Parts: sequence; C-alpha cells; structure tokens
Amino acid sequence: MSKEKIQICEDLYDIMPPEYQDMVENATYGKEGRGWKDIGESKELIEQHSLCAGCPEAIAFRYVLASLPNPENTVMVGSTGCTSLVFPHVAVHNIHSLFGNQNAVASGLARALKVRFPDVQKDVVVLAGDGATVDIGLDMTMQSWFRGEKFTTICFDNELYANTGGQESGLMQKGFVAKMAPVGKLFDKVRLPEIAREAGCHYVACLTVSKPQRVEKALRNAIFVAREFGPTYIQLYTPCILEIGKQSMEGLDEMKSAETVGGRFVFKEYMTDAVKDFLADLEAKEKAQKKTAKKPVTA
Ligand SMILES: Cc1ncc(C[n+]2csc(CCOP(=O)(O)OP(=O)(O)O)c2C)c(N)n1
Ligand code: SF4
Ligand SMILES: [Mg+2]
Repeated sequence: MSKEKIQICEDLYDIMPPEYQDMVENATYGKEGRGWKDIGESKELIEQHSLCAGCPEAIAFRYVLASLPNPENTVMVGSTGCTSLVFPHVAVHNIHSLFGNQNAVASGLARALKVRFPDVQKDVVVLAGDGATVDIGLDMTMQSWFRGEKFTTICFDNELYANTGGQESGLMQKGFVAKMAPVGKLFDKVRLPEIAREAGCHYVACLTVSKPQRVEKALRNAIFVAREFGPTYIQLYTPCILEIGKQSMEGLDEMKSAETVGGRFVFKEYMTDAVKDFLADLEAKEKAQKKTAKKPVTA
C-alpha cells in the first residue's frame, strides 16, 4: 500500500481543507498492520458524518474502514439509507447504487475490475442497511450469492427502515412497534445469516459492533475468503437509537445486551471446512510474521 492515491497536487495544496491535508499527512495508508486501534490517532478514511449523534452506524463505519486490508484498492458499494449519508465523507472509492441493487452493481464491478486489473488485488465490499439487503434488495443479494460472486456483503442491521422514519423490515424483531409500523411485527426476524450460509456464502458472521477487534477480525476474514473462495456475508447490529428511544450514549449498552446469551445478536460464525483450514493457515502465517518482526536486530 502507499499514500500515492490520496496525495494532493502541490499547486493546490494550500487551498485544500485542513482536514484533508491532515488526512494526507497522518494517514495510515501504507502502514503495516493498520486496524481499529488507529482510530483516534488518525482521521483517515472518514472525516466526519451526518448521522444522528451517537448512532452506532458511525462507529461501525469507522471500524469497517479501519479494518479494510487494502483500502486504496477497495471499492465500496452502498445503497440509500442512513449508511449512504456517510459515504460522501469517506476516502475510499465508492458507488451509490439504486436502493436494493447494490449486490447486482457489485457483481458487475467485481468482474470488470478483474478484467481491467488482472494483476492487482481489488476488493469489492457492499455496505447497506437491512431494508436494502433483505427486503427490497433480497433478490439481488441472493442471486449474487447463488452465482458465487467474489465479494463481501455487509449489512448494517438496525432492524427497520431508519432513514425513512421507521418502517418494518424483514430483520425487525417480532412484536416491535416502529413509528411508521404501528401494528407491530407479526413474524420472526428473518434468519439471514443462515440463509446466507445456505445460499452459498463461504464465510458468514453475525455480531454487534461493541467489540472492535471482533469486527476487525470478521471483516478481514470475510474479505480474504471472498478473494479466494466466493461470497461472504457480515451482519452487524447497529441499533437505531432514535427509533428504540435511547440516548446518544446508550447505543453500546443496547448492543451489549443484545449479544448476551439468549439475545438476538449472540456472536455467530459459519464457514466451510475449506475456509476453516484457510483461515487457520492465515492466522499461523500472521503470527509467524509478527514474531519475526519482534525479533531484535543483531549486528
Ligand atoms: C428504489 C427506492 N425505493 C425506495 C426508496 C426509499 N428509501 C430510502 S431509504 C429507505 C430505507 C432504508 O432502510 P435500510 O436499508 O434499512 O437503511 P437504514 O436507513 O435503516 O440504515 C427507503 C425505503 C428509495 N430511495 N429508492
Ligand atoms: S435515524 Fe437511526 S440509524 Fe439513522 S442516523 Fe439516526 S440513529 Fe442512526
Ligand atoms: Mg435499517
């Protein structure tokens, strides 16, 4: 990796916003082993956001961006919703697709990038809400999995259509009453992680964003597996604090309670046997690399 992609042309340097200058000077592009721990020291990849204060989608975005193994060669595909408010502030190539079409767009993109850049590893990552992934976009989501497309799909699951004021989504929990769904959800939450596994995803993880290292691990696993094997899926619980009536500081507590035993978001991971071996191998290699890096240099 290198900082080449985000360098500012010398003649324009002084008129660029100070935030951008700061990003270029302090970016972790090119840094070996960059990850969620860099958040706080570097504003790289996301400068600010226009979500509600305290919205867990914001921190989820930061963890995802910080964990991308190859940000300068990654293209993210988004869809309409609260998530799409963040993309304009993100320093990673991204496409805003028509609501629900994200996995169809990503399929074409991943194939085109392979043809155009046969010698460069390009990662395509879809990031969309539950309404886009499961309801209106379910056909596109499933068909991309059936076809074995080599990219990662991330769903920010806040269990409703937040951006349009709170309509019911397939991932909404049974009985929940939203502002625009007064009857209450009549059916159980759709089991999308299990559907993903059965529709051909090689690696699936479902978790909250309360533990950044876990998000980082799941995302990197998903991206590495997508490169080698085929589709991968990550479902992250990012509660809409506005809809569930929580204060800006209460999102973390909500996620922690949803991931305790018996909760809707107890951590789960599915993978094929081949992927299990692949990830174990990868972990062993990473450990060996870290060990070598730690060895003192002797004269
Ligand atoms: C083709 C199309 N249909 C419907 C909409 C209206 N719309 C915008 S955002 C949205 C819901 C988004 O919900 P979700 O995907 O769960 O994302 P969230 O806002 O909850 O993060 C809808 C239905 C649209 N913009 N385009
Ligand atoms: S409406 Fe909900 S999901 Fe959207 S930004 Fe606000 S808190 Fe987040
Ligand atoms: Mg939603």
